[in-house]
Amino acid sequence: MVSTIPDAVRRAARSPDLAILIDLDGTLIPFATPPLAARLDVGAAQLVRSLTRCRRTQIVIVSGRPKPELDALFPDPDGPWLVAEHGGWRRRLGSWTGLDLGEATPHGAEERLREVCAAHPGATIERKTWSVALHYRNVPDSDREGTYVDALLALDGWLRTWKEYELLEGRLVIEVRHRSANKGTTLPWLRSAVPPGTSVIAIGDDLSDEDTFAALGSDDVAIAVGPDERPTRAPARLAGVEACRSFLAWLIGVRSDDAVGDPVAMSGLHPVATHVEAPLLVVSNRLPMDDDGLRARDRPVGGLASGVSASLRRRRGMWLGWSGRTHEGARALAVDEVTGRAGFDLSRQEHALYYNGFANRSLWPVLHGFIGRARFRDAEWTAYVEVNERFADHAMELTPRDGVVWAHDFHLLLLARALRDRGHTGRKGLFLHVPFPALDAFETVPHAEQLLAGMLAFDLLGFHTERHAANFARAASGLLGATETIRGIVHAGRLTRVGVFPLGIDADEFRVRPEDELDPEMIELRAAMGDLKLVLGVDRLDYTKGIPERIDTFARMFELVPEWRGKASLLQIAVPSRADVPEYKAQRQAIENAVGRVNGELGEAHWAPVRYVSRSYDRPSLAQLYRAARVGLVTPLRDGMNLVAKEYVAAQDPEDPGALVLSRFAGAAEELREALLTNPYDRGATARTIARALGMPREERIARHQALLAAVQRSSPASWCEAFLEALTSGRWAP
Ligand code: ADQ
Repeated sequence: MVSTIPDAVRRAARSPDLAILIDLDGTLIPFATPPLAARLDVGAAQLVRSLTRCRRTQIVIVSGRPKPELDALFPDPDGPWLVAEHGGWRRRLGSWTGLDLGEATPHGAEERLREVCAAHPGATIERKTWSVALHYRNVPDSDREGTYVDALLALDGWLRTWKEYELLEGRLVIEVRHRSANKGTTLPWLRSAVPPGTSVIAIGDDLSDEDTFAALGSDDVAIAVGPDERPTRAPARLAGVEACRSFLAWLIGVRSDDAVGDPVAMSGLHPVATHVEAPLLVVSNRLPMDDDGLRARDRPVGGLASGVSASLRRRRGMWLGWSGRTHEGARALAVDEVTGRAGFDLSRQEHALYYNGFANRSLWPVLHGFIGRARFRDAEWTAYVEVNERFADHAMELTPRDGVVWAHDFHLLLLARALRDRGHTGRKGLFLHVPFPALDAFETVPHAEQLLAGMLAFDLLGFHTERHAANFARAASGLLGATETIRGIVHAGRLTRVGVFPLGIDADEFRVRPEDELDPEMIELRAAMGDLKLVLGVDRLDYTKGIPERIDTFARMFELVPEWRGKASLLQIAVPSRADVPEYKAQRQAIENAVGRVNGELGEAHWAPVRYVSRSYDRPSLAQLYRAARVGLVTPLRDGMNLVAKEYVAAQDPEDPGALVLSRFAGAAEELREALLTNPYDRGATARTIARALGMPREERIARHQALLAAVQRSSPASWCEAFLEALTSGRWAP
């Protein structure tokens, strides 16, 4: 890629016919104060004149400015062709033609923006035919976010009604524009007026120039102008106005057959980095554990680490988290530059109060809607606040003030607030791996308002599903009076974006190839199962997973549909977790009781309805288990996503797949619509659904599996990471 960019630029520059599309402000000329300068400076004017004189070269100025201003800057009818109002008007040989948008005009939006303008000294309104813009470049720094947010609030209702208009956010300008008047419309107009085969070089610094770049052909070249922080679809970049002018000088040389040097040497033209280069710090309660040296059965579970680790490596980032150790002494941060991990120990007290206490016994149950299981202790809340502050202190040791921070999960809801208090100005995002419940459940937390305000100190909040995101928005408006807008949630004069990013799995890792050797345990399992159909449950041992309920429901199936007696068995694998929290000990007991009861009541000497294994499996073994199961039984009472459902689908034999029974209350149900969706609280209906899955004809299993697999393959941990980081690091340029 690196070496091909100058080549592509050289090729386009030397093509027989060339059109150069160039943005004005921020590209050909610097942003001026006041913004609307009436004359070109000498350097720019000379470059434009020389380009106009180059043979078989058409220069087109593509600007957001209105016609009269461009006319004033380029009065000569034989001068460059002009595009005004982001494509709304075009001037060729001195005469203007407009897009045919009828009577469309952003009435109403202008009045709203004028009110905002009056409240924020320095802001100005620019009214054009199909758009109206509020410039806040001259608003004092301290009031810029406030101006932006007020404009957003003022426009929100209007934009929901006037759907043919969109919001465009440029550098310190927010604009309401007709959707059809964008710079991309320049290309068809241009092509109709230049010789066939004309190459195009498009140069621009603004978000609106991305529309031009998107409309280019494969032989054309897009060049972004400006610092490297904003993602762009252009493959090449120039650092700023001066570099752009040097590049134009090089182009003039090429078109005049002068002996010219290299565009890279002359202008610093360089490839755009595929990824944003800002340093990234990932923060999670627990550092991902290395599997090395652990026996398979002791291995920690969770597939997130691999996807996030890959993204981190690419971005040369660090991962900060609790080391997993507790003790009483010094607790300095241990940084391992080689692995990119930085860990610290918790004191026993912190572990008991913050982790086992507020996180696992207050937040976890409430976030899953189990308010009856939640308990609240002041000391645990205090520890939660303090540990979030410790995370923030360590984060500040690891990342520059403007570095990007990505926090994970409900342990760190207060991290962004604490980082802001410490002067951190970079982007901060949080992904919540668990559900966000309805307002009625969330407001039972004694510190609900502080937690919500803490979450709104992030710039981006990510959820697995639309429903969790909507629940959060309702809680924020209900408890804090925050306002939901088309761009996110506004609270206390700040905007927090909210996005839905469903986590995926690496489907390939669960694909079983015919040549794969069977696990010895699998061989034994097959022998033991004989003709019995296998129904499989795989979970971390947690009351939200509904394991005892599932075992009872499975037993109920034999009452409701007795023909399956002696023909099917449930294998429940539950890997222990949070073993020092009393609710989890009780849950383990409840599972063991349910297994004993069902086998005692229904079992025969030759048939155990339920088998129960409490251990961890490595991925290949897990994949073989999934594949051997005729039914995947995934019936959590509530779950953020539930990756087991996706893993089960990925592991199936496409020619003879099993059927997936999936709880409607798992986030995965939003994507896996072709599963047999069920309400696990309705044991009778769920029991009948299991029987239906067991008896499902092969054709139906294949058809459902095809749709499910397509859904599973749509995302991976890596694509999920990139989507979140893209949303976190792109968007409006910080004022
Ligand atoms: P978990 O509640 O841990 O995570 P889940 O999505 O089911 O839930 O992931 C469990 C992972 O552990 C899966 O990859 C599974 O293969 C593995 N696993 C489970 N039992 C195992 C066993 N016995 N041996 C080996 N591996 C086993 C939280 C949220 C979820 C959310 C995830 C990711 O509660 O709702 O899907 O984070 O965001």
